[in-house]
Amino acid sequence: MEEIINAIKKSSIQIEEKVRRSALDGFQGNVNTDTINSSGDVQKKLDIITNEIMIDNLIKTKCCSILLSEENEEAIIIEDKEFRGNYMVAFDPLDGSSNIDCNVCIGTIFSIYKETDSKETDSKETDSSNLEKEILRNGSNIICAGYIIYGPATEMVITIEEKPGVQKYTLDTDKKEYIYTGEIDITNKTKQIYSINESNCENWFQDTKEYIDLYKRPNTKYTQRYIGSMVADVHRTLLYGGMFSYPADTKNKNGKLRVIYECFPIAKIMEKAGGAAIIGNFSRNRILDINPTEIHQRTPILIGKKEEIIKYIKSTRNILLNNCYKNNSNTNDDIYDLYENFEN
Ligand code: FBP
Repeated sequence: MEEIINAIKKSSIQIEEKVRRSALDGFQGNVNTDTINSSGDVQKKLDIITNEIMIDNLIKTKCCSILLSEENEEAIIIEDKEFRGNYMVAFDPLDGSSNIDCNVCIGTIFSIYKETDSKETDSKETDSSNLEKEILRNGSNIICAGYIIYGPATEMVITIEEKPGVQKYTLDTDKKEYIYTGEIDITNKTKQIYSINESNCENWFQDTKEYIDLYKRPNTKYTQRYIGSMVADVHRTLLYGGMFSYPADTKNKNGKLRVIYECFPIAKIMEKAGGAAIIGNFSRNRILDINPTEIHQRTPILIGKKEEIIKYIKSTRNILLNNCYKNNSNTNDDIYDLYENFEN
């Protein structure tokens, strides 16, 4: 795993340079307007370059068996025995890429899994059911998760399953090495910030509307911050406090952010930093408990300090209780079931 982390660090140092020099070296803009990635987004030149950097460095470690990238439709299976190892790495090489051309923070997100049956690595045939089992595991199987934020400084935030807490490293660009710059513990962060794309509010479901309204009542001291790069919004939440959400709505029924290579690693970090990460949208289930059925599956997400998530749970419980009461739960099984599930 250490070799994989080193490869990710090395990639991020190369990506940092590409990002910093993108206007000078002609890497800004889209590849062309017809090139979309597996998630349906228009691909930027830097999306492709950074994806190649990650794949190349990870394969060279000889430690990986499967690579999952936001930019690749299918999983990359390393068949060549000389290069094949027994770890799966899932990553979004450049998250928030719509912010590249205006010089706003963007990031790389990653997570590492150990193959379930690594003893047989040498002889293993990549039959499709075995492969699916390996790829579509829930977030509790992550053994290391992290992100790199390319901002005024480049920082790596990482958590390793067998070690407590979340660590932050800052890139010394002169020496091209990461220096440890502290633990991240969200529990003692007190800034009152809510972070959500409010331009979607007309399409929100009742739970999101009522919850976000709590932050805007006249007697509250909350302020809103929204960058539109998940890594940057999450980094601020971890370091200052508050919450971040990208919920489902009437237009995006499954939310926008991807389960495996965006939400799982971020949820892992948030929980290890003392916060919470749930689905929201009338579900209080943990993000890490989702059992994905597709590589590029999306999910609604609500993360942050536990106090903020409890606010959501209480306000949503009230909506469900009121609806049960109004509609007489005996004759409205759907709402009653929703309430029961939510309570559990
Ligand atoms: P990309 O995968 O295209 O980078 O999109 C992901 C993302 O940019 C997140 O980083 C961010 O939280 C979200 O989309 C912003 O979406 P919106 O512009 O709809 O608020």
